[in-house]
Amino acid sequence: MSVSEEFIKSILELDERKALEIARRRLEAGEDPLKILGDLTIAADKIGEKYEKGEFFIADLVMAGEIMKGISELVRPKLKELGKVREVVGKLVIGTVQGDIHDIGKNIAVTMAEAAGFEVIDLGVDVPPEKFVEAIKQYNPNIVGMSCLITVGLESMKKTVDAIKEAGLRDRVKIIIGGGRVDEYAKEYAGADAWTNSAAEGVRIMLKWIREKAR
Ligand code: B12
Repeated sequence: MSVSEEFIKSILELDERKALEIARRRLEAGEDPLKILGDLTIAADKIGEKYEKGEFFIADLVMAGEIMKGISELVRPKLKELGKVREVVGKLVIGTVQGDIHDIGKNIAVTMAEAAGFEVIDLGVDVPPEKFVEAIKQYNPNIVGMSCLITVGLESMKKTVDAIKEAGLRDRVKIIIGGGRVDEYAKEYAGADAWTNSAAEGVRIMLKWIREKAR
C-alpha cells in the first residue's frame, strides 16, 4: 500500500493517531504539502459518500472533521513557509456563508492566499450577508471569497452577492466562491465572478485578477 493509500485509509478508519503520525512523517520527509491536502480531499469525499450511504453517522462525520482539521493545522504552517514573506499583493475578505459551518477548506484557502501575499480578513463561519457588506466598507478589499459546502449555502451566496450589489459595492470587488458544493451553476446563480474546488486554483485566479488590474 502506498503512503497516500495508507494515509487515506487511516482517516476513513477514524484512526486519528495514525493519520496525524503519517501526515507528520510525510511533512518531515519533505513531501509537497499540496499532495497531502489532495489526499485529504479524497478522504473527505469518501467520508461524505459513506455518510450519504448511511455507513457513517453524524458522530463519525464529527470525528472525521476533527481528524481533518488536525491534519490541515499541521500542514498549514508548511504552506505558509512555501510562500515565505512577500509584499502584500492584494486584500481578500473571506468567510463561510450563512447557514454553513464547514471551515477546514476555507482555512486552507486563507493560508494559501496569505502565502501568496494577500492580506486576508477572515470573517469565520455562518457569515450573514450584512457582515460581508460591512467588511467590504471597512477594509476595501480587491476580492471577496465565499466558502460553501452545503446546498442551503447556495441561497446564502446569492443573498450575499445581492446585498453587495444593493450596497453599491459590486463594481469594487471581484467575487470568488469555493468549497465542495460550488460549480459553474452556483457561480451563475449567485452572480459570482469565478468558482473553484481547489484553494491552489483559487489563488491562481485571484493573482490573475490582481495582475490584470495592475495593467
Ligand atoms: C468534515 C465535514 C463536516 C464537519 C465540519 C468540520 C469543520 N470544522 O469544517 C462537521 C461534522 C461539523 C459537519 C457538519 C455537517 N455536515 Co458536513 N461534511 C464534512 C465533510 C466530510 C468534509 C468537508 C471538508 O472539510 N473537506 C475537506 C476540505 C479541504 O475540502 P473543501 O472544503 O472542498 O475545501 C477545498 C476547496 O474547495 C477550497 N475552498 C474551500 N472554500 C474555499 C473558499 C474560497 C474563496 C476558495 C478560493 C477556495 C475554497 O480549498 C480547499 C482546499 O483545496 C464533507 C464531505 C465532502 N466531500 O466535502 C461533509 C458535507 C459537506 N457535510 C454535509 C452535511 C449534510 C453536514 C450536516 C448538515 C450534517 C448534519 N446532519 O448535521 C452538518 C452541517 C452543519 C452546517 N450548518 O454547516 C454534506 C453536505 C450535503 C449538501 N449537499 O448539502 C456533505 C457533502 C457530506 C455528504 N456527502 O452528505 N460536516
